[in-house]
Amino acid sequence: MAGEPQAECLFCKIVAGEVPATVVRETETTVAFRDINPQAPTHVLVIPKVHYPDAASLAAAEPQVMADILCESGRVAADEKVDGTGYRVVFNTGAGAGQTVFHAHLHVLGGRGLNWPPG
Ligand code: DGP
Repeated sequence: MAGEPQAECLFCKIVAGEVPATVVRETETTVAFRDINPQAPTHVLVIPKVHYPDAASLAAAEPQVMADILCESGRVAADEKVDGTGYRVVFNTGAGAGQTVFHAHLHVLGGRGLNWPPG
């Protein structure tokens, strides 16, 4: 059922504490942890505790949780001290856009210059 934990979902396992992660922030509805394959000095993923496969399905079903994720991304940037120099937030959506984990997650990238457009 939408929103329920999925047995085979890696990020549901991180939420449940069954897979270790370097958690930097946690709220009632979200978890933020360091990406295992960082693409910048700061690379943190902010995820909902509830399971939705991508940003659009999460936003449609649980708009307040989507708002929580966006607020948390700003707090991560402040904690990491990249808010002054600039940082990027990205939801890869769909395999063609590079999504590999189908539990919605917001990338927070900073600490280096970031090109536009992204590859
Ligand atoms: P995406 O390609 O947008 O679906 O991003 C998935 C990200 O998840 C990718 O940057 C690598 C990260 N990732 C994959 N497996 C793990 C893991 O086991 N732990 C952590 N911390 N990050 C992971």
